[in-house]
Amino acid sequence: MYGNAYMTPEEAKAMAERPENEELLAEFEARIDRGEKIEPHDWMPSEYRRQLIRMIEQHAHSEVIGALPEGTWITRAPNFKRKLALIAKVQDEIGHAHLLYNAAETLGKTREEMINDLLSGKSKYSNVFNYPALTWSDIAVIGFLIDGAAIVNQVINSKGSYGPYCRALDRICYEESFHLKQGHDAMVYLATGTPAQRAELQEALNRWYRPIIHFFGPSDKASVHSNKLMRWKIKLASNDDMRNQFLDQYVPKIRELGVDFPDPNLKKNAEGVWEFSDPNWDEFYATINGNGPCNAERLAVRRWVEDHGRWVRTALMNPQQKYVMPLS
Ligand code: BYC
Repeated sequence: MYGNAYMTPEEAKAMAERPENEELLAEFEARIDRGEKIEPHDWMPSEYRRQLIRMIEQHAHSEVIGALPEGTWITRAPNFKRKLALIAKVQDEIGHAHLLYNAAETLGKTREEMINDLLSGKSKYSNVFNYPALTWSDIAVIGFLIDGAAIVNQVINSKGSYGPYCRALDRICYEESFHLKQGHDAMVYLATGTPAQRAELQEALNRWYRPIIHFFGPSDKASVHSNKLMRWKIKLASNDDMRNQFLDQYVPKIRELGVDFPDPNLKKNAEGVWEFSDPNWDEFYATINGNGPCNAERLAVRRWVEDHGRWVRTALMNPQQKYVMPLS
């Protein structure tokens, strides 16, 4: 019945917009249980649509804002090869945002509405991008560990139920795996460098530890959306599971380099679960609600870019007219 090639577009639209009832919901959930993908013109509960828009939109904004801390180091990269790799990475992140905005648009929210919600502070984006990248070592840590954390999350969720989001995640993961190599290479270089380089790397790890723990979201007990998202296979693992998978993969890798996260309680227990000190969830909530160290700066930069890039977008949409770049 779904995606029937003989349906007219009007019939398909009417099918997709049928009012919610128990029978439709049961049919929808049975499709998810069978591992089928839901596509934009399929019927879906309004809450499934709302949750997907929320999550994909936040993810897209994270890519846009996430380009900023690394972007500030393009002009200060330590050599030409590092600079080229960083330019390419930052460009990739913006490409990821495009893929994700496209996926979210299939659910009915326009890109303009999403950008407006980002700039007004209504929409969230990942906590980690509200911290400054103070040294080149921060760029190594972002490339290896933030991208590493994102890959854990994205590989898991790429097996989810909404077709456009999963396909976007698949493409993003290919590129992220290069970012990871770029970050790892920079980490290895610093970790095997001079005492000053090793100390700088350790300081960067000290600063990023708590934000990285926060990256996977509040603990399962405090998570608001996980149950619903997991029932509908938007999320395929809980916040704590993903955090645990990340620690399992990456703690040994950084310890191998002779550096470590600054937490004496970080250890794997007999059940294979990583334990850690209280990561200060108040800091997490303050940051995701607009009061982290760089929230105001990040949004101010995006608003500046939006204003100063408007003439380019207008020119692209009206190729017949002549446009002159404003001088101020
Ligand atoms: N940051 O019920 P919960 C990248 C919010 S970019 C901010 O557990 P959920 C990269 C959550 O939204 C990749 N907010 O939520 C780019 C909710 O608030 P609302 C970024 C967070 O959705 C450039 C509330 O807390 N990855 O890698 O079940 C350069 C309660 O949480 C965060 C993604 O965006 C957070 N960390 O699970 C380099 C992944 N965590 O909306 C690298 C996509 C929670 O009710 N997102 N909140 O106001 C997800 O997978 C899920 O949304 C989360 C949270 C696992 C993050």
